[in-house]
Amino acid sequence: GMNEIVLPVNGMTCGGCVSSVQKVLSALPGVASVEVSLTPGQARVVYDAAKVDRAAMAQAVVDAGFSVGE
Ligand code: 9UX
Repeated sequence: GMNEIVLPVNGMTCGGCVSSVQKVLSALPGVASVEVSLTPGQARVVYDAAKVDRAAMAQAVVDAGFSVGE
């Protein structure tokens, strides 16, 4: 089924960072929709829990050069 999560994303400082996070999360199989906010830094993701999990999302954000809080 579909789940929703809000990930605290640290290190975004401009709209380009927001676009980067939006892009890498949207590219993950199982991610249905993404809304990224700069202030506060967070990403709201609707996803299929059978296909992707928080750890995979966090790794994608880290690979893009940012970090994810708890
Ligand atoms: Mo803005 Mo972010 O010039 O990775 S794109 S700081």
